[in-house]
Amino acid sequence: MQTQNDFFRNQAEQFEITGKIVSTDAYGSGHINDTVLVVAETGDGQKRYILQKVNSNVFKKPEQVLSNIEKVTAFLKVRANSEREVLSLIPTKDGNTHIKDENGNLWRMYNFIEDSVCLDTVESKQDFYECAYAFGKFQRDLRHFPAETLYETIPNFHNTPIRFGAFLSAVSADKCGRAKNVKDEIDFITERQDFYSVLIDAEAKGDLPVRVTHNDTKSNNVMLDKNTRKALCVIDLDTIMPGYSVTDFGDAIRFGASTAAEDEKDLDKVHFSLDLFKAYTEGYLAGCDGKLKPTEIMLMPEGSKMMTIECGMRFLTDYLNGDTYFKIAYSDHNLVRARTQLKLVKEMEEQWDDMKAVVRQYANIKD
Ligand code: ADP
Ligand code: GN1
Ligand code: MG
Repeated sequence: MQTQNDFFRNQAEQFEITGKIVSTDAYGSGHINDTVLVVAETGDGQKRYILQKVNSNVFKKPEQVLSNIEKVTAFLKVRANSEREVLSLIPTKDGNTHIKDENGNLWRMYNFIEDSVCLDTVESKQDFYECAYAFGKFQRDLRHFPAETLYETIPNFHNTPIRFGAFLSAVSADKCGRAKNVKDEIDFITERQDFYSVLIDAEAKGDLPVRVTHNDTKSNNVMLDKNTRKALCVIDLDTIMPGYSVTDFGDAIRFGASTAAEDEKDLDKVHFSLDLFKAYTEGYLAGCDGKLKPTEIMLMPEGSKMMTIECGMRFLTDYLNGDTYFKIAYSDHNLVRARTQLKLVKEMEEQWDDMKAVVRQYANIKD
């Protein structure tokens, strides 16, 4: 019988790798893709690759995901100093960016970023600064990339009013009879509905430009050098699309400026850290190197709260719909995740003036 690892090997063998494959094992802790570490023996040491199945439940047009990645990585490669600074697609033996397996799923392969770490939980302010620097630099390097040439691979991905609409539909459908367990959370999200269009309104006013954005700026999507802990490379490029710099900023804050994991069950451990917010603001703006507008910088607190409450409503929507989107490890996992996000939103609101003061200082705006 074919094992899972044999199946992975069959996919891996279709790519242009150096050497003979010696292992193919499941790898990483992402919520979306299936990731496989491929190790090959070259005769001159081992070489490693990352093989991934693109999640076709999440990405309805996976070819468009590959097209975006191909364009962006080619653009970044010209600006990189070494192969550890950018993901490169390993071509298939017949010169394509991907293969399709017998079930119609699409697979692609990347160079492995050697001697690096990525952090599921930020361990220090300095590490968080480095993650911020990496995403800021990513923004800076891509500022002349024509955003309109990218596919919107998940339509309205960070359109919070539309996410709120999907949430309300899940509440009224209540497919799994779970709405009764989460009345307080439903109220919390509903009470804040006037906030959800703030960024879209700012774009309409000309305060918030549309840029090329990463859209999944968790700390575990940045590789840091294992020894120096300096930022090396931004990974997980599937959601690159046109978007706002402040949602990239805010998604990183919601994940990294928390004192606990995204799925911490004990809410007493979950706090929003203003210190980490400061460190990320500093690192992100240093990486962007003066390329953001002052009005845009001033919206970073709104971006942070928006991404946190949006993620909370996405987790809760999935919980209500019966856990069909995010991978879960146990039955209430999405509810636990939603609760941490709502707790962070509450604490951001309590520290709102301080968050505004931090960005005002960096945007060089006087009272
Ligand atoms: P997901 O969308 O599921 O989060 P990722 O692309 O982030 O998938 O990959 C999952 C994990 O695999 C990452 O958090 C990282 O640990 C590891 N990883 C992914 N790409 C690479 C790479 N090119 N080099 C080294 N490790 C990688
Ligand atoms: C997913 O793929 P991963 O685990 O980096 C999700 C993000 C969420 C995140 C929550 C394509 O990211 O939008 O913020 O989980 N990615 C997609 O942890 O939906
Ligand atoms: Mg990831």
